[in-house]
Amino acid sequence: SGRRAAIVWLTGLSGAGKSTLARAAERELFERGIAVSVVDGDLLRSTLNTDLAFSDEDRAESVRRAAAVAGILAETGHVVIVSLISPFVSDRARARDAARHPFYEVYVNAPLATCEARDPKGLYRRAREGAIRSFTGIDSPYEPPASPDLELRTDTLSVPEAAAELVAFVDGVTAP
Ligand code: GGZ
Repeated sequence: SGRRAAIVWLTGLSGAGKSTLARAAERELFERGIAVSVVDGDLLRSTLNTDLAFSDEDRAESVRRAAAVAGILAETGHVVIVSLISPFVSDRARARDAARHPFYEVYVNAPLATCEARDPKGLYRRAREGAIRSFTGIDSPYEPPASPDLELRTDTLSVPEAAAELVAFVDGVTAP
């Protein structure tokens, strides 16, 4: 596609909008003829990562594997959008250090209260009830990036607005 391969790493709380934005950007970039793929943490958990839960160690491993898959896809020339809570600064730093392609961190930022109000899968409610343990933002930490390459406030931007910003960013950093 005449584009530079890259890894665009979306981090943020559950319900912040990572998967939605990744898919919207994927669609738009595909329509522009750009080779793009999405590595979605939640999807990996039902396939490659069925052996992992949500301890700090398992999250580190989840991030490591997602970074490895992203690297394989980037090696084929794709722009890879990774969508993963990836709550720990250290794990994300390792992913960046392991990358052999340009790596950009995108903070998909909505306040916890907003994510909890959205609660698209009812997971926050179940976490508050204690039915789900170690839920990010409730009883497991989320460490925001101190200096992300891009920050998208999904509580103030609409989905199309945030997706357009993400597409413009990807377009800029992968321009030939
Ligand atoms: C966080 C959880 C948990 C716990 C299930 N904590 O927003 P979702 O629902 O659709 O996607 C989330 C997914 C978390 O997977 P990740 O691989 O992105 O997380 S990490 O980067 O930390 O490895 C969420 C759901 O699984 N989920 N239990 N306890 N999210």
